[in-house]
Amino acid sequence: PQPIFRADYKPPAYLIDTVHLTFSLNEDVTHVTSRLALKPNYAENGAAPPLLLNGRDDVKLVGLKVAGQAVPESGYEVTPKSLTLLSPPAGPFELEVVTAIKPQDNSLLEGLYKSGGNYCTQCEAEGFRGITYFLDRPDVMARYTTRIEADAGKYPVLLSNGNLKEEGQLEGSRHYAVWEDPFPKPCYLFALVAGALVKKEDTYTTGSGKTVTLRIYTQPANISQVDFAMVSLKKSMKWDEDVYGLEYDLDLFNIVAVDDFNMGAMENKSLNIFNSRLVLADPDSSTDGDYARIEGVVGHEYFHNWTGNRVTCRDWFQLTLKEGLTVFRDQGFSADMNSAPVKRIEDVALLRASQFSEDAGPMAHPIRPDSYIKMDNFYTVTVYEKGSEIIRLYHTLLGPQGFRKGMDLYFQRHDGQAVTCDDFLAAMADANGEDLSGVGRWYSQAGTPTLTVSTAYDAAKKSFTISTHQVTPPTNGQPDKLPVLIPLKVGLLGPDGQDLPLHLEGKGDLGASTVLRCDAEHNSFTFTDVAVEPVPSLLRGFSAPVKLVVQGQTDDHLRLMFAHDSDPFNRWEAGQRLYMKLLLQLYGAAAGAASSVPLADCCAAAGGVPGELVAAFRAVLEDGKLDGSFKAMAMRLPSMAEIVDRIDEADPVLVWQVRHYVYQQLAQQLRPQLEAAIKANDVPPGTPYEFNAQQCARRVLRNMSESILGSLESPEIQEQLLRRFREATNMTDRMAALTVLCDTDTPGREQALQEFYAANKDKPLVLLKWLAVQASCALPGNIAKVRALMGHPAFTITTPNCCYSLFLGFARSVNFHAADGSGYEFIGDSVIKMDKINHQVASRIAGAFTTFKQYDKERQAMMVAQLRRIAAVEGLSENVFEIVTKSLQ
Ligand code: B3K
Ligand code: ZN
Repeated sequence: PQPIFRADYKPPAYLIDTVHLTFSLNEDVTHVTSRLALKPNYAENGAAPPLLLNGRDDVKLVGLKVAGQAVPESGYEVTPKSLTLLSPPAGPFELEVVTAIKPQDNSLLEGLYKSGGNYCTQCEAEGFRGITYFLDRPDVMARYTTRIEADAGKYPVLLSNGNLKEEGQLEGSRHYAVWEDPFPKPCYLFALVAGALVKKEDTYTTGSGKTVTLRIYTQPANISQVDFAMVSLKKSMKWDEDVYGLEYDLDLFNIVAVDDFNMGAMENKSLNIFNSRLVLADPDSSTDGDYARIEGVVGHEYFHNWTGNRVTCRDWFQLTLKEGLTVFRDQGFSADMNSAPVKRIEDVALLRASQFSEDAGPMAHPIRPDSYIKMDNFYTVTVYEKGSEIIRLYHTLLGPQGFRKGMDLYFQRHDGQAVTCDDFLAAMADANGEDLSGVGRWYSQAGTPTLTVSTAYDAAKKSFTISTHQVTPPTNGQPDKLPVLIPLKVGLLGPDGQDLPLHLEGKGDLGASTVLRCDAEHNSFTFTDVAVEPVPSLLRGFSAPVKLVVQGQTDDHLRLMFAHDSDPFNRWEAGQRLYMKLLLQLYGAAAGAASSVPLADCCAAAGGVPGELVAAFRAVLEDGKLDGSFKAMAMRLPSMAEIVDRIDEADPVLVWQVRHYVYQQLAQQLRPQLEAAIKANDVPPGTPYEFNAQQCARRVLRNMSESILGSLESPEIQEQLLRRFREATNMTDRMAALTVLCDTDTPGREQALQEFYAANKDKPLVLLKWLAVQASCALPGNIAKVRALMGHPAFTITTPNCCYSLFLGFARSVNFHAADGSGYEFIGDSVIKMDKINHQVASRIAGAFTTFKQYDKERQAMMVAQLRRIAAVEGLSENVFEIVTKSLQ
């Protein structure tokens, strides 16, 4: 397989005005007729170059006509990946391509395939070529008309993009529908659905008074579970009008839920297709986390209508143009609908747990990659989440109004176009008359910069100087890095923890927070009129995706911030830093001790969990003014991934044990307080479940307290947990109890798992949780159970959700890193097996090995051995090939 390079971009030689598709859906062979109105885009007066259309090896060419005339065999060439029309006519012409495909055999779930007996499509990034030969690239935008013919009994619902133009009966038991989409779009936004689906309908009236019909389609058994998604959709539509002045642009908006889907959802124009786990919800099946994700993803896909669909990407290297921006928009939406500080904390925790390690590993890439073998491998946390952080930089630098001005100009300039990240930057800069070139480097450099800050207080001059030093580490293919523009949002705390007023030399009064622009290797800023030596609160709100090192930051500083910082993010962050210092210190002690010394003894000898930290933790727990969801986040220790990121060649099992030890200590020392928190946050009996900030806060604090206590593994607590599990009136509480029970080797564990299965055996989405909780369990030797689950009726290997729950759930667990290599071998087996079925799923599982350099030598060797074993498999997909070869480079 050969990589494709961003630098090689060339505009297409041909463009397409209109596409007329006819699908004849059949159980054996489906025929697709595609009539394209092509026009030259090559140099005027130049000779017409051959027309190369993309295809796939499971697409069979059945007919080819130019201007109504069959093309002789000598007039074209077919390879497994393409169809070339050797001598196209000069000027515009019509091409008709007929292909034969078998959606029922398509286990890749790219292109047209069947899920639960229904037809559906997934075309992004390059799935359309699995339907017909086409110019499968996003800078070819055309107007589509789609005719679908199918058996009326089996497939009563026929959907595609745009407006329904016509429908009717055909001979026999067949019927048809014709859809027309007035907006030009790239083929990756094409969608088709045909099946026995039922719908729930609602309407939304836009700010300008247009009524839009909203429909959500599911299989008949699930239709009662779409109300929450519908409300989320309406909230999204309103929010986009309020915040960005963007209205929906058609009279109909459809969402379809399907069970077999490679990722979360897809923003096809007016016909969003969703993984059913991101649409269907009810209190008895879904957790608060599920509700939050549904709200966020429904928003995300809806927001793509403008950022992605109306303005799309010129080429796939620009993916972050639509994804980073749309993630930024969905984060803003969720923040406005729920708790903004908690949303920010969760997003940063995710970034640090998964994006930082991607940026430090062999797959590190800039948010706008320079090359790829398989584009699907680049739908990454870097392109999405770091991409969103880069959009946030503009927002931080320009303020909400300046950002909005930039967005307005972006749409004014580029509506209906396929553009680049540079176009976005230019719109932001021009709309505000600002030089934003410093943001540009974030698009081309991979790796997480480290920003080291040192400070100096001059008591005589009453001045406080902040000096910064930035370094971005080398990454694969990018040995040398240049400075990037880092907006550093800062405040200064007085001895009582309150904000001091800020005065910067030559800048007047700045209020409690200000943004410093760090754009060089070294920068320095001096605050004046600083009455007392302050404690600096740096990188407030996590104003840039960097690793911050603060020289001279003491535990006293951190405790002051943990108790008082007016910036909620930094308040949380101070706690994380205190925990992290402790975890690293205990890990160091344990790693240095002889293996015969029990872990608890090593940790105790190193000072255990100091009283000051327990007191700070307790103060948060008992603070009457703090929001419960914030408290729960503040009680959470840094994740395994974050800790591993801070240790050279970490022993992951030891990391897990040390983290567990700290939780146990907190539980032991604060048992009465944790029990009180559980009691105080019991939702009063009889209160119906609602997904709202108040109830969620109670549940998450209660369940967090329960989980910390669970680390004690006392029979009494286990009993309590089993009782809570049984008495739970909603899935949030039930899963919380089950998760803790599942990590303990007690009879209650098996009982709970069995009861859970019996109660939910007909609910595939709930069974995903049942699979995941067992897969990610930390009990030693759990791997045998996980292997056995592959044969359980709850597990279907062709359903990506099942694979993610089982394989990725396991790869997140400490058992993945079992010292005997059994966990690595299991995941290696799974990649090899999956690659025969679904390339995208296989490559996501293979991603579990890409962090191998973070671990100790023995584990590195075992992970590399698995990568080599996979690499040696014949007929490996390009997806998996790219991941394993880049890892082994
Ligand atoms: N744009 C899709 C992702 C498509 C992934 C293709 N492998 C979902 C989203 O980001 O909204
Ligand atoms: Zn997206």
